Amino acid sequence: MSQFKIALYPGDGIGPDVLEQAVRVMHRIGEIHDLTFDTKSLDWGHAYWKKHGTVVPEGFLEEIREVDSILLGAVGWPDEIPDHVTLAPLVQIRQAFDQYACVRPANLFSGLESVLAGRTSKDIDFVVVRENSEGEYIDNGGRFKQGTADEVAVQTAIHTRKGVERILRFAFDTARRRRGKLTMATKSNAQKYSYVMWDDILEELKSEYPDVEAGRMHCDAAVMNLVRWPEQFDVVVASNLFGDLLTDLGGILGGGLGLAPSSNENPTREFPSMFEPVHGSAPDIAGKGIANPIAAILSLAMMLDHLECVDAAEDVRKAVESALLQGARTPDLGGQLTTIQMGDAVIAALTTAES
Ligand code: GGG
Repeated sequence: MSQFKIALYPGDGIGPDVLEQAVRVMHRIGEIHDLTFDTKSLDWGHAYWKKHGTVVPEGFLEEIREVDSILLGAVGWPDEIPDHVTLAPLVQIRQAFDQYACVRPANLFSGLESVLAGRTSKDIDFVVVRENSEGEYIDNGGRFKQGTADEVAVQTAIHTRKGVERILRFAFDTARRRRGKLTMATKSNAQKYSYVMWDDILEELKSEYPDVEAGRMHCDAAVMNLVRWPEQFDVVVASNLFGDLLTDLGGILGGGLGLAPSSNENPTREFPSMFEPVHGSAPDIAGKGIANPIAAILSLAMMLDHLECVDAAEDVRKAVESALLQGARTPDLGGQLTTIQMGDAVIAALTTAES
């Protein structure tokens, strides 16, 4: 039996609703594959802020440093707390634990519809590898003469050679395991320092990966081409901000954000990695029991892969596929299942596959 320590960070809005279902699936797959998950639940976010005035406790990173993985729901309660305050711990976890590779697959399940008319699962199957530790998300800047007519805001992105090279290598390796095509989103026509360095490093690495067809595309063109020719993309690698933007697009092309999982990986395994749906906290449907838990359940599958429980991960993905093929649908997919019923459908599919 393998035993894992998992930190659960349900967060805000629909985060707790969807994470609850992912945790049910985690324990069920554990029974099937002889895996034990000891969980530690973190009450951080909006509720914590109401009691304590901050969204996380001081020294919060120490509470999760020793776990094997972190499963996160969603963060944000914008009516009461500015979004950058609720998002800050998530970004800090990514940076402090050097989770430099954010992997966000976008693939349309058979039987589901994309917003792109006539497109099927054959056309939409790509993965975005997002640089997750630096770039535009560094806490580096300030506001001067705040609230006056002379106000100035400065926010400087930082792109390091080490950071760019390692994410490009990660993306090349990902492409090698897939269809062997890599597209780097750049913007070197307008950003003549940072993205020209990205371009240079891509060129330098190409000769080490002769089996990968690698090229670059300005991010604006990539957005357009992902919509009109999604079938031409296999692995897309992008900076932190570009990756964030491209993966909401990936989510909607792949059938909706309710289905889009992601990982924040520390590939050296020195620190825990974190797994979360791409979607946010959707306060408008929080507590209504109608959020789609599939993105959280597929994030669990990514966690199982990272923990090297690959058969368990594959079983979870197959159970999701099977539940969807049998018509299980929450309202975002045009159906009527509740969040819990969708969790039930995946667990039923796991159980059927076992017997
Ligand atoms: N599922 C996590 C979540 O709530 N994400 C909201 C969000 O806007 N995240 C921004 C980011 O991933 O950088």
